[in-house]
Amino acid sequence: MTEQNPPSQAAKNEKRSWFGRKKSVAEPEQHTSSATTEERATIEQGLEPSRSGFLSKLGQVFKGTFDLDDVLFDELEETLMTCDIGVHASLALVDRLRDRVEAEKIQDQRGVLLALRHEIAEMLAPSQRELNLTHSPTVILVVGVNGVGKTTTTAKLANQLKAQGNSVMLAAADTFRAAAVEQLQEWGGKLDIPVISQGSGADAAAVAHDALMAAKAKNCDVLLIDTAGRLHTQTDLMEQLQKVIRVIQKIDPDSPHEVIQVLDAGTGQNALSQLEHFQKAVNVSGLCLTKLDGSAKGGVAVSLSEKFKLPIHYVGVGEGVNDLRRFDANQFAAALIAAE
Ligand SMILES: Nc1nc2c(ncn2[C@@H]2O[C@H](COP(=O)(O)OP(=O)(O)O)[C@@H](O)[C@H]2O)c(=O)[nH]1
Ligand SMILES: [Mg+2]
Repeated sequence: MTEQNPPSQAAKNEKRSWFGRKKSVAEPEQHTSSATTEERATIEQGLEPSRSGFLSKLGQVFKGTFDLDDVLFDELEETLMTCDIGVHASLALVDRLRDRVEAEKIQDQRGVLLALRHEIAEMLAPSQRELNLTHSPTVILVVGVNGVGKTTTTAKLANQLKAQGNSVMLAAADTFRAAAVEQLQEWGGKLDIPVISQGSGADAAAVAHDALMAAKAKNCDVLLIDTAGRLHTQTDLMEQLQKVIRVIQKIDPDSPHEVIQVLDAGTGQNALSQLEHFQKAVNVSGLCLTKLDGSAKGGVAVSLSEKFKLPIHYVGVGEGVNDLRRFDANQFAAALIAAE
């Protein structure tokens, strides 16, 4: 029961002109369900809006005469801040960049961009970590605020894990809205994955309890628990999440084995405060960053990684069930900074 790690190949396969758009992109084979025929977006495609944003802003920094002086580094710093990398991470990045430029005697724009790419990849590296699926069943609790893509990501992930040979079960613990249960059931039907539910208005903890009992009885490898969106100000809902955890811990004290917070990249720096709030209530173990395709704020991954050092297990690059990519630090940095 292991995840297959696709080689970080896409970055090598892409061809881009200097400050131009990519010409072609190829991504390594991924295991996907034969139940779906939808197109699969690559990280490069997903990060296109962010890359274009960087490109035009960096183009501004580099226009005119090219002097590797303090002015240029200051401008770079400001640019990174406006690209959702955040103040702290931008300062750290440019500090490292200066050192690298000096140590490697870099003198041209392309060299600076490649060095920046390298430093971003190093900053993202602590966030590259696979899900730990060694428990049986491995219980994955999916949390986050409303509309970030929890249910969709749960379905996408269930589909990938199933395609990799795991038996998977879903729990519809978003009992807040009737449509939420139906949404997960629909995915379950489409992907041929069992969904445990009790309808809307039911106790979320009771659904999670039943689901874990069922997953154990059926010797499932992975149980994914979808939950209702909530804000940190909704104390009752935050307590409900803690109750879900308490109840499943009565069955398996080590569960949930992963608590994945889903964050919408489009919210930019707001994603950091969302994570901070959830961390106070539950022990978030990893992240999924969704909707990269719909925003130019992909730089927020660097900010999140630098501040929290939590794994970013997956990124969402589209609405389709196959549009979930494993997070790869090098690939992400290469897709963010066009430098060829
Ligand atoms: N473009 C895009 N849309 C996404 C992605 N992930 C989720 N969505 C969409 O975001 C909307 C909300 O998703 P949903 O899973 O219901 O959010 P939840 O409230 O957190 O469960 C839906 O329309 C999804 O199709 C993504 O990676 N890219
Ligand atoms: Mg939902």
